[in-house]
Amino acid sequence: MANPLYDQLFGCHAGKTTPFLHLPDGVTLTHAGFVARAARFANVLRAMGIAPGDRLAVQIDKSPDALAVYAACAQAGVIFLPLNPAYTAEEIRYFVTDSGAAAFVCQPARREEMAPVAKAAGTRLETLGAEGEGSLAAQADAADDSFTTAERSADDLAAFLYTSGTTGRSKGAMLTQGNLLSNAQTLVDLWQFTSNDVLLHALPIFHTHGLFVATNVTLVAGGAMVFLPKLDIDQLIAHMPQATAMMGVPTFYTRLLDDARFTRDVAANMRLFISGSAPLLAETHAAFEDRSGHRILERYGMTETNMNTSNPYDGERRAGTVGLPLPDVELKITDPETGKILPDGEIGSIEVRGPNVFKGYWQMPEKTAQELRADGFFITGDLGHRDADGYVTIVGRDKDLIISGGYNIYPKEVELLLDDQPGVLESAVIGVPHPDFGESVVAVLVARRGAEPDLEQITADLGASLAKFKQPRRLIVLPELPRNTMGKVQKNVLRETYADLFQPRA
Ligand code: MCA
Ligand code: AMP
Repeated sequence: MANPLYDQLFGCHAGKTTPFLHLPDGVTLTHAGFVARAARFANVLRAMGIAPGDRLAVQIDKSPDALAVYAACAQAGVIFLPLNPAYTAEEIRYFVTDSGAAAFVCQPARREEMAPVAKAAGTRLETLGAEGEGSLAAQADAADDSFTTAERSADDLAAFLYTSGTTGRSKGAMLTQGNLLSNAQTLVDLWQFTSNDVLLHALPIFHTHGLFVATNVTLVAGGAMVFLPKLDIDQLIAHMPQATAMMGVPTFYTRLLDDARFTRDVAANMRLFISGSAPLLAETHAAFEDRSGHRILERYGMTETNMNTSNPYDGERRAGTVGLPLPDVELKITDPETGKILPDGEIGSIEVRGPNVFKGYWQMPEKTAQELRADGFFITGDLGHRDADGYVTIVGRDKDLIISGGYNIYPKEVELLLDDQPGVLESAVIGVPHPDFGESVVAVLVARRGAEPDLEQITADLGASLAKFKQPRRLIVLPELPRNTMGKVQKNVLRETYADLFQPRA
């Protein structure tokens, strides 16, 4: 009997009394304790009739139990589908329905709000809280702490992560056990993780970065994590002396630099700081080295591919670049129109192929075919170039995407809602530079003739249907949108016009 993901991440630690999760209240969970807790959840899933290949959608707070549900899914062969707690019921309805989830687990406080969502999707609703409360936890408490692992192969699906598209409809990226395991193993070797490492974990666990990169790498290495519920700079600084490595989005690094308590002494036990999910400014890289003596290691990935490139551990960590393709990843820069390979130094579309590349989008064969070539190369939608010595630099995106604090916002989704508002003729949603989030969302509106859109009402309306991080920080009304001769809206002109909107005045 085999189940590569479960065996290599979790099963191999059964019986080990070494620490796995250090919690901020001083409690430490051992590897063995965690594996046993996961088995209880696996028994609950099986008792609920959830079979291998079924989907379990969860929208729960970060906690050891939330992670144990991920492990339980691996053990029971169930496809794990984590969702951002910031999503509104309206957003959740789509994911739960589209995935055909066999059950949906929500936060206990949102049970009533989510009951109609589960009903509409024809699925079962359970709850799980961060403090060991909720219906799922209660069943786990009463369940057996050993479980016969479901047989799976590397090609079987392990997780669905939804990622928005330029057309507005979210796509479920199907990731196999092999995708996750091969990438975690590659990163452990490259970044030299061992069982002695303690990773400072303040990322959310519903995205690739916090779940697959941070957690899977720690598990493959057999190390431990300081497991913080979210980014809280006080806690981050307080726990850093206990840790050896940290992974974060660029906002983690700018916030640390904004805090005078972050010093060389605080970082003295650390061996590695890793950044990704959004561009790290070269000036942040330099300021961080100045302050801490550490050169941040920047890497580049996507939901559909896990990690693709990384700066080297031992060699030069070149600021402003995302480093070299991982040893098992092929990367090419192509002409976006023709798909032909471009010479070094020329800017083009970044394409990748390797064991990390996903299997396709759930029930969307056409979308899959548009982005995943028959020969296995995935068209990332990022634009970049490669130097003669192999370093890759991302210079922009061929997709209309805003990244705010490491969260992706697809303008189309927001524009569709804005265009439906009374008095609005059309809209353009753009990302403009923001000192804390890297980019922030701004909406430019054009009123219908004679109408005066009620901006307060629009803000309230968006608030009801969109997660906070997607909501525009500013609404601006213009007489018309700038267009080129083909009639296409020139978002670059808008981005230039509003480039200083959130910048501190000199
Ligand atoms: C929170 N808010 C945000 C964001 N986060 N608004 C815009 N962008 C955000 N990212 C809202 C809150 O609801 C709040 O609203 C207000 O902004 C200020 O909240 P604050 O307390 O400052 O936020 P926070 O809780 O400190 O969160 C900021 C954060 C967090 C730490 C940057 O967003 C975060 O952990 N981001 C990481 C995302 C991530 O893991 N991405 C990886 C994706 P109000 O006060 O008005 O209620 S995976 C990926 O991209 C690929 C695969 C890769 O390469 O890794
Ligand atoms: P996601 O859809 O959440 O997987 O986000 C993936 C996108 O994040 C990529 O396509 C890139 O545009 C962006 N990204 C990830 N890492 C980096 C990085 N180090 N530098 C610039 N962009 C990045």
